[in-house]
Amino acid sequence: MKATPFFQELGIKYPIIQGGMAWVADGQLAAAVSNGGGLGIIGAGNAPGAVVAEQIKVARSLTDKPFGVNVMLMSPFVEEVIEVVLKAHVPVVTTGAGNPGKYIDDFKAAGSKVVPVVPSVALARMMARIGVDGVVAEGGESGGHIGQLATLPLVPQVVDAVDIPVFAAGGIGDGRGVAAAFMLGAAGVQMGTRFLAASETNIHENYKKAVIKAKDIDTQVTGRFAGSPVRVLKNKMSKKFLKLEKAEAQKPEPDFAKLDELGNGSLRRAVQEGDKETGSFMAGEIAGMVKKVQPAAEIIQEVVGQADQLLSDAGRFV
Ligand code: TUI
Repeated sequence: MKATPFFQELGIKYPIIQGGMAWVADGQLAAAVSNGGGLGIIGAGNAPGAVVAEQIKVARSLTDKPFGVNVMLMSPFVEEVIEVVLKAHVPVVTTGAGNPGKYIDDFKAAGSKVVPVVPSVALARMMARIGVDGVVAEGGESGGHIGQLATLPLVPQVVDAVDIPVFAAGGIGDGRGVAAAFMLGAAGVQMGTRFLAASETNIHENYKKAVIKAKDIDTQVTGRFAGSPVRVLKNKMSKKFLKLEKAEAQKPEPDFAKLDELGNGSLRRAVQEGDKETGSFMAGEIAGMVKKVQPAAEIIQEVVGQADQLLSDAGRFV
């Protein structure tokens, strides 16, 4: 499998982006993915600027390959994170959980390629108009904060709407998913959940075990009523959250702020403490297919090899 032009320009071998998972995607994972021929991403999440700066240093100490930073736009530290990212002149900036419009000129002036993650055609169009270098079209099969659409209808509609590279995300965890994404017109993919189980991923072993143990139906979406849907592995915490959320939604004047108390810090508790009682183990629907811990480079080789085989076999059917 060859890199498509976006990746060729960057000197990246395979059209695979690693999701910028908050609290999970640190400099070590990003470097491992980039060393394996993909595009590693540091997830800034809700971290302060100094933490992001440190992780950029870590990644630079572990790889001479290009990597990126994902800026989570709902972060209370978004402005200082952006300052850090601009100063670091990272090759790629991805964004999530919001509209990055007002920052794009600055990212481009710093020499970064800008790739917003979008959940809809409207946002993809808006981004293309502003001059971004590509978009990740992310379906609701993904882990974490999600939009409304599923990947299969979202990706081709975004591909038809814009004339920049579109990378597919949500529900992609092996070569079949990658091959399918190419058939939808994507120029690459972003995978998060599969990399949760990479050897280089610094998360609590309870988290990796939960991903590996998960079956197809073991994720659920919290926060739909409250207006901020987040896909997580089912556990005590997610069930309690949903129960409270549903009860609140039935009131004439729902007060969803109550849910913040429960949700605040829950991803950190999952990642660092492996806390199954109060932790939010964000993961995508493809978790049911993730069966073992493997080095990131091996994951990439496996996925790319399978996609290559499928795409060359597909020629027989046309
Ligand atoms: O951003 C993500 N996934 C994330 S961010 C995250 S950290 C977090 N934790 C708790 C609550 C919220 C965030 C965990 N997972 N994916 C990219 C993505 N962006 N998915 C959907 C969107 C999105 C949604 C709405 C982008 C823009 C948007 O609307 C923007 C607007 O204002 O029009």
